This record gives sequence, structure tokens and C-alpha cells, in this order.
Amino acid sequence: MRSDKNCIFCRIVAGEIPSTKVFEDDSVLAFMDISPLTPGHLLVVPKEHFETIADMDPQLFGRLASTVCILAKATNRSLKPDGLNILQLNGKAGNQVVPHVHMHLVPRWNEDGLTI
Ligand code: D5M
Repeated sequence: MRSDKNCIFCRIVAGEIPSTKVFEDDSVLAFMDISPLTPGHLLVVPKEHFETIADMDPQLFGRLASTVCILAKATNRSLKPDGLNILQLNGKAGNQVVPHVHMHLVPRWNEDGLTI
């Protein structure tokens, strides 16, 4: 499995940097975003290091997307938001800051003031 020792999310996967994990299986990890846009903001990442979605095997992306779907249901049940944004950014020009594929799951509330 490819890992990058300079990648913050690889280091979270390896347990070298603390995170608040909410889901883990053999290929996917989900944890709380350190700078949440709203309460309950999660990140879902492949454990293997891929910079962008175009670098991934489609089957693995399917597992990532399935995890997002399951966590969306869990978020709706537990936090009861009014809406939910799923965001995924690729490349500097696409505003990706951490170059390890991740999907944001951002619960939304009416009048939360967020402009995404
Ligand atoms: O967003 C990268 C996201 O990664 C941003 O919302 C902050 C989050 N982040 C950065 N470092 C950490 C750690 N250590 N724990 C949890 N979350 C983190 P992007 O889509 O690349 O713009």
C-alpha cells in the first residue's frame, strides 16, 4: 500500500498524528475535520495515498463513496441536519489543500450562514 511520510493524512492513517476516528475498515478511514465548517464535518479518505481522484482505482473509489453514503445516513440520524454537502477537491487549482484524496461530509442547517 502506498504511503507518503510527508502526507498528513497518511500519518493519521498510520496513527502517528491523532484524529477523532468515526469509521475504519481495511481500505477507508473517516475522521472529524480539524477545522469544521459546521458541527459534524467529517473527512473520508482511502488509507492508501492517492493525490487526486483520477489516480484511484474506480473500485476503491466505490468503497470510499459507499462509506460516505453510510456516514451520511448516520449523520442524518444523529445530528438531524437540514441538509448535507459532499465536497471533493482535486489539485491546487481545484482548491485542494491536502494532497491525499478526501471527501468532505458537511452537515448543513437552515441559516447556518455558510456559503459553499
Ligand atoms: O481540505 C483539507 C481539510 O483537511 C481541511 O478541511 C482541514 C482538514 N485537516 C487538515 N489537517 C487535519 C488534521 N490533522 N486532522 C483533521 N483534519 C485536518 P481540502 O479539501 O484539501 O481543502
